Amino acid sequence: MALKLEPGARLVVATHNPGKARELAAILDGRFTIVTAGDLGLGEPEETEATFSGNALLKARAAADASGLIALADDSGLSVAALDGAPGVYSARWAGPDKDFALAMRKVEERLDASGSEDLSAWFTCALALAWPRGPAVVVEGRVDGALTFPGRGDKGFGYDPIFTPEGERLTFGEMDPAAKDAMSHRARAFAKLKAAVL
Ligand code: ITT
Repeated sequence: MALKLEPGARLVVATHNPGKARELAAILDGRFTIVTAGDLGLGEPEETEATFSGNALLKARAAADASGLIALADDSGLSVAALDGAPGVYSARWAGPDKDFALAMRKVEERLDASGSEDLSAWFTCALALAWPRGPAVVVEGRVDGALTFPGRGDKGFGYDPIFTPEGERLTFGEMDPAAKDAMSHRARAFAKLKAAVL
């Protein structure tokens, strides 16, 4: 049976990250009735998988089964070529318990300096998983390539946005208007795949 998500369906967006929730709401663009994991008081499961897709599935499954609603989860992060893909699935954890992304971005710069590499290549990955309560699930990934930029610039986005300039662009994600980021981001690319699969 093909999985279909009906327009207007009630969907729980299983994230506790306000930056992601904002971008996902913009991308979903009024197509669904959205409730957040916070609204429902859902807990945050431990992200025990080694891949973005694995963690996205784990979060979507937990939220769907706990709420009885179809759940959309996002697992994403920044990967640096010279650091063998770090921080990757540890992107949130590099910011520490206080979710201090100034600290996390400093750590990226320090590790890069320590590596001695001059390769600034980096990419963002976003895995989006959609899970039906006690039912099937689908997961897709989107990626955007670019270059690390130090010092970071802009305060429009969230997380590592100030230190990432997508390929072919002059502005960092932190400097771009939300709509410009949404037109090319890893999250938007993942959503385009999800749409092709279930809408
Ligand atoms: P949830 O699990 O509740 O969704 P989280 O912040 O813990 O929230 P992740 O485990 O997926 O989510 O961590 C991904 C981190 O990668 C996130 O905290 C951001 O700092 C960073 N990240 C992901 N997408 C990003 C984007 O579009 N711009 C900047 N940073 C991003």
